[in-house]
Amino acid sequence: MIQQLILLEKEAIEHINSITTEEMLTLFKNDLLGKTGKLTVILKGLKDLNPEEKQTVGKFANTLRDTINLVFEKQKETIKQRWIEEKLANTWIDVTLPIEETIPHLHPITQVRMDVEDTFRRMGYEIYESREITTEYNNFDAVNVPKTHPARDMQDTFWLEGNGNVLSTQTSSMQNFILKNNTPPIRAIIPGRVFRNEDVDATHENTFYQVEGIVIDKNIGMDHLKFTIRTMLSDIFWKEVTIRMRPGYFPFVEPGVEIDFSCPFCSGNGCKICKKTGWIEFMGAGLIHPNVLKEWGLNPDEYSWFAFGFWLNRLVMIKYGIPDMRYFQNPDIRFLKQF
Ligand code: FA5
Repeated sequence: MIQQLILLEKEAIEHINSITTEEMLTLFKNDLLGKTGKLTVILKGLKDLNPEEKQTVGKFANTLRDTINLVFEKQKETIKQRWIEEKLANTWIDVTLPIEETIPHLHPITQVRMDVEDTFRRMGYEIYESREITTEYNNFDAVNVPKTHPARDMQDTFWLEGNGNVLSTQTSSMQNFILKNNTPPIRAIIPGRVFRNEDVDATHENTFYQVEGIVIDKNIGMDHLKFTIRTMLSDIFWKEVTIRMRPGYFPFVEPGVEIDFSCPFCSGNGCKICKKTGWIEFMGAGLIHPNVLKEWGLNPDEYSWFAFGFWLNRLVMIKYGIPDMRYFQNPDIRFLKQF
């Protein structure tokens, strides 16, 4: 049996050294050392030998298997090295060729955010940047959402470890900051990224953009709110839209409203985008709640105010007919190239 093994070793090593691809090497390794490989079959015959022979031949066969494995590894390395050398010798780049020109542009959310900011700036608003990390107090308590309030469950929150801070679930968390650092009259919008611990689908994201608006002045009412939103939307869609309000619940406004606008694509006649209703549901708003005002130390007899908050991603989706919110966080160049 030892003679048989010596012959096998000689033939195998010669063959391994002549192989030029990794695929062929793997095939041959299986032929030799696999479950039904030549060496394996010979070794199965060990059981018929007497104990003394079994020990000698067994020892020889194990050394032989180690040697063959080493030769396999060495040849694999040689093949790899040859491949690299060949690539280096035959691949070249002509650095003088013209580069395909790509015109850089802003993300669609940024484009629409800038349009929104322009409109509000023209109406005399200041622009603030929202904070992505905020205190539990600013995100909830300061806007009339105490610990036990069921509204806290409406916005699944990412809590930061150790300090009780949160990732802002709404740009309304900036209301307190604006009020603490300014005296009325105040007209401000706060665009920003917000986060909610939610399952993601075509209309829900864990990360999205909102725009908060807050106005505090003398003799301010719902009519100002309506005019403001109508002006902004007409600017964004380059078409006069009308606004309608329905009762809505948000803890920090009283009365609270949901605002819809007439579909700019079919002028309210009904189409696919407005689901044949002629109206597009859009945002929450209202007159700031007395509890929030008390928190800020403002006198309701002297001042009046409104606040609104909308979902910027949705505005971009309506404007460009984007069917799925998940595209915004996807760096797929085929999507981004279209804007
Ligand atoms: C708010 O966040 C209020 N702060 C808005 C507001 C401001 C009302 C000022 C009144 C005055 P709401 O939780 O409904 O409200 O969220 C606002 C918008 O974000 C809604 O249109 C809602 O559809 C959208 N939204 C909520 N959760 C998600 C999510 N996971 N993915 C995408 N959009 C979401």
